Amino acid sequence: MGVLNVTPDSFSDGGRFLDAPAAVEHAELLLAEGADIVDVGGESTRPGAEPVSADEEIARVEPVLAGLRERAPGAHVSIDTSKLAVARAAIALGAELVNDVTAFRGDPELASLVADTGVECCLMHMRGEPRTMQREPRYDDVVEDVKAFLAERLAFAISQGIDEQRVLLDPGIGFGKTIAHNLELLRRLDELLALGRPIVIGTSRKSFLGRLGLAERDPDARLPGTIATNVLAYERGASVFRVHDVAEVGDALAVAAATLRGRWTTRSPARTARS
Ligand code: HH2
Repeated sequence: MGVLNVTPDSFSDGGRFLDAPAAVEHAELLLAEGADIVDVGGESTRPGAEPVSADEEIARVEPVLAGLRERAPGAHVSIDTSKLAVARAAIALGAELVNDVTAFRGDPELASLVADTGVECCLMHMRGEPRTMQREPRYDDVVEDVKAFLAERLAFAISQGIDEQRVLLDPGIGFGKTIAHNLELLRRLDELLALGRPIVIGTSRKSFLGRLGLAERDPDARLPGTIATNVLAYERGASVFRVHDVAEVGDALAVAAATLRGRWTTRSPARTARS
């Protein structure tokens, strides 16, 4: 899943794709690099971010979704939103997945829209809300707490008429969690497989990665940590990887799949820079 933030303030790519043609071009690049899904978002959820109105969010994402439909008609597009009106506008323009970081707590009616339109949804764990979520997060047992939350949200989605097979679940790395919480969730990610749904993981360029290596790095340079965490998550059973650097993470996952599952395809040596 390639990330496309159409926002002025996203933590790693804020302001880069506010211009719709530039955003569409970047989406085409993500697809060419091997993304199966492009996740389009019009509101930043970084810690401390201020909410934006539905109208503003729609104004940001609509031209991008329209452009994508024209330039990449077969692309599988996801809308990263918690708002009913934004999701409705996006689905009308072809979005087939609603990625809701509030897991239908922001707008419970969003669940009915997902049920009625038959699109997929990704339900994510977040403690509190973006403005305040990093204020002393505490859990009894972070994995058990996140698992119980996701089980409850999955049951809610089903109770609203959503087909269980159309639900993806995400532990919400970085959303109301300390470094230790993020690492424990990654280490014990396989425990979430008992929920019976595909697990989405989003570590891409997140700040905790910049605080674990030898040097503090800017978000664009957190690729080594992004690759390491996605490979670890793959090994523990995650199946959707939400990333900014699709080509690099895709290559790392291909090597991991070849090693762990014995599945690979080879490219001709002439096309590789180094053999
Ligand atoms: N992380 C972000 C946004 N949406 N959705 C899911 N399912 N999982 C995640 O981990 C996740 C997400 C935050 O990252 P980003 O979109 O790069 O930044 P921002 O929220 O500042 O736009």
